[in-house]
Amino acid sequence: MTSTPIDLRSDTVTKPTLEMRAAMARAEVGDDVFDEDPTVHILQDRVAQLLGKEAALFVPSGTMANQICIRAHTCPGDELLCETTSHVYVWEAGGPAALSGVTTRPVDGDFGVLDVQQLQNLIRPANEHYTRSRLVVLENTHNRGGGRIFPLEKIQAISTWAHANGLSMHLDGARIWNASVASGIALEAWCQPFDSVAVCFSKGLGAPIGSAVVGTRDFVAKARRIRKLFGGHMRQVGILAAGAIHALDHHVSRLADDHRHAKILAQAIQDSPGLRLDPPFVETNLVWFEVDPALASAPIFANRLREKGILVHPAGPTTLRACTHLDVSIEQTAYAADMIRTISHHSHW
Ligand code: TLP
Repeated sequence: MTSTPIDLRSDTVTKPTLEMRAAMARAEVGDDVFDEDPTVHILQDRVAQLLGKEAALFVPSGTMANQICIRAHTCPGDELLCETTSHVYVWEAGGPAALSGVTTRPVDGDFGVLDVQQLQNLIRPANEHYTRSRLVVLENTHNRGGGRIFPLEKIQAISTWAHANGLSMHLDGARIWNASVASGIALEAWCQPFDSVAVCFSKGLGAPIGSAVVGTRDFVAKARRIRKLFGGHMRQVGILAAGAIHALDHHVSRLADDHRHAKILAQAIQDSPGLRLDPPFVETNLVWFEVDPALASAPIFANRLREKGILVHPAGPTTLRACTHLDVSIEQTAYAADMIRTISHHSHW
């Protein structure tokens, strides 16, 4: 039992390091609603350049970044296509309906991944009876898909088809950093097929707050107006932007450590009777797994781990998620892996 819990519930739990806090304290700031915060400008320019787009806009959360983009791409009554377990559909409080008045058409994927063939017959006829198909939203890495990397050639095929049919493409790239580090494919290449991208600094990158919307200059101007409408404009927010800049400087390549740690946890799960990896592979920092309901439930297994000083997220009756990040060391990972094996080899959970 360790004194501070090993918190594997999410990569959102990371706390700013001392160096990051120092960078935040030093930040030059201005009123960002007047567009006068120099540190926000540095961050926005940097992110746009990294992702190969014209412009970027700093926003408070990943949810707001996605919902601003959905609003910018659509009109009330339009329809968007996305994967059934995607964050915009499941975990954003009905945002597309509530904030943009659009209907969402979910399509079952293979651990979050869609094929263009699945979408090809889904465009509504151009007839007054129907909603207008306007937007495709993809997620990379895919959270509920087990942190799966969406294969680039599949994205390209969907993008070519979508654009040929007048649909826009939005990427929920909350964890695009993980996809890039794990695949060795540049961020720019991952984002090229999309008209807009949402990225987060407050997940694996370890900043306390902050996301960005990225796209053309015109798109970002529109997004800025919607950010105001949604109340997401902030004033001397360079303090937060400095945390994100520090994260881009220091916390991107180290994501490879998180991916290695996730594989160690995945191996422990595979070695454990009564536990099953689902999906059966781990490509980045998210480890989703199932407990055999004949032996226990997700809350019971999570409680057993909690007694050993390890926190995981019970995401359903038999479903759990463990997530590696900046604040989990190799030693803590090894301890957690040992405890997973120990608990699951006991006859009574
Ligand atoms: N995901 C959180 C929870 O909301 C589930 C987590 O712990 O993983 N896109 C993706 C793919 C996400 O996983 C998340 C957060 C978001 C968007 C939203 O980001 P925030 O929390 O900043 O609104």
